[in-house]
Amino acid sequence: MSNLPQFDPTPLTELPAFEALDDHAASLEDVHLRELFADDPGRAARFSLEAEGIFLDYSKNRITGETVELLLNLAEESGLRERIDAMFRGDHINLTENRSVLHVALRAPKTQELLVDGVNVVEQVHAVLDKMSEFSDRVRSGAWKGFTGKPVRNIVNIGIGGSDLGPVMAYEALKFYSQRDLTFRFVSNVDGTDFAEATRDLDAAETLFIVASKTFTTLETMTNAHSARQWALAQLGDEKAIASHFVALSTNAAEVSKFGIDTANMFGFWDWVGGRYSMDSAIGLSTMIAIGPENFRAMLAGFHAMDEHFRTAPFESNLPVMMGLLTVWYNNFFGSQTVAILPYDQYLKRFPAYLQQLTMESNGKSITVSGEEVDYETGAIYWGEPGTNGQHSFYQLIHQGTKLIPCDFLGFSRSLNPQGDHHDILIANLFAQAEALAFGKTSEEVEAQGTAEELVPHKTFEGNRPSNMILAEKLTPEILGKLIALYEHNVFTQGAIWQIDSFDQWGVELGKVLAMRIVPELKGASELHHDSSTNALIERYRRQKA
Ligand code: G6Q
Repeated sequence: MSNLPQFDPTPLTELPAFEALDDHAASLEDVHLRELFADDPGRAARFSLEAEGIFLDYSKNRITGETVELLLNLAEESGLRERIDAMFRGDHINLTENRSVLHVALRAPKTQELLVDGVNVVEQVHAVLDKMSEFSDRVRSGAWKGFTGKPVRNIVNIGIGGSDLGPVMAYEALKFYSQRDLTFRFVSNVDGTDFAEATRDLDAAETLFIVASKTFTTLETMTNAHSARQWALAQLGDEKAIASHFVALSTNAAEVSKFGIDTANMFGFWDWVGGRYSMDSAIGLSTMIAIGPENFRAMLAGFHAMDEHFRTAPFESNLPVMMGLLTVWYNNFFGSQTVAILPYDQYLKRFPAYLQQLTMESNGKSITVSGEEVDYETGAIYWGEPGTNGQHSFYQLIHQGTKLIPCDFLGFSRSLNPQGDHHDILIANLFAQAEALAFGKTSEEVEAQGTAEELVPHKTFEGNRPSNMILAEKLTPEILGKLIALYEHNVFTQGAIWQIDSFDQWGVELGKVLAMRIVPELKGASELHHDSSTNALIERYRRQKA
């Protein structure tokens, strides 16, 4: 008998709301957004929500009041309320790893108490935050000196997956607030090119490596960290230099000290922080050095405000719940395979990549929490690029292709870099895209413009293509925290409905194990026992390498 926590909900497809949604979706198949808007002048107001400075207009979705009602029923019948309470209580909702899931504790105010197996983790969180703040201040002010007495000017974060994507995204997103005389680089790929290019113009005497790894055993990160060590030693020529040029972000003190980093220079976190939910833990040290402790804490306050909204707002006015339900709507009842993330803000250029991991590593599962194989679709494919660049690239398919691609548009009313008409042009494009997708252009409209008959079908836009519009006043650390938490809880909502464990990632294991078997085979001439394709590829590589 397994000692994993048990959870055995009624199968999704047997829930009355799921069945009702199935019928309801069929009745909406031929209903156009044009009609829905024409029939209800109050539609935009009716299907908009605002909370914590984030405005969501979801009126350009293929929904009616009945859809929302049924989706809310689905949330209730799926036990979403109970799942949310269980997470905030610190229950072991990561069932397959038998762990609490408490990234919400990383941004809880000092006065709050959150117990994990009887220990108040908020106290521990703030102790690490204080240590990070003190260290960040020393690096920023130049008080932290390298081995030769020079202040640190370059910060290189070495990590991968959850120990990289959040830090890179946050650094890019909040660059406006960063200390500009510091250089930040991020090395993740085990491809030696990544490390070589990140360090080629740096002086080791002024460089600090942050080795970010929860486990401190990840092959890519440890390979890069060892190369960094050699690179630094080659320039600084003394083992003692490591102490002033390397710090670690990890839960594994034993491995950190084995690597040669003084555990006094280690910033810890805990097993209840999943990698892709860790950018606001010690893993955010590079972010804090870049923007300063005060801005970092403002970001945490933003996260916390959205956590509280998610925990307490009724589902009908709950932003992450509504977004999660809409994704379920298209995914399970319209056959949509993907969600496009389209930020109209250059600073958010890495936001789609960050969300790819958050969403797909969380919800790319096909076994339910009861251990059954699902008989419905789960995790959508998330992808995207900042507007307006995407418009000149892949939007064609969203407008006129054969696939239904729900889009999340994001934008800000005020630019951080006002420049002539740029911002008005940017935002005009943002609004125009959502409008064009929803309403399209009929063949009559195309004809009325005197278009040659044979071109009419090509120039017609069917429309009826759904999108969410997410607006905030200005991109600040606080708003970034809110946006990330919005998606974290959106993902949570989806996972709860789909009855999967959004917090494990067994699917990344097999490839790692096979790679470890192949590494020595690439070096030697040993006999190969793979399939004929893999054998031939290894042999070809051996030949060409030689
Ligand atoms: C995220 C995953 C994964 C993880 C990396 C790095 O949820 O667990 O992306 O963050 O594999 O792991 P380490 O931080 O342990 O090096």
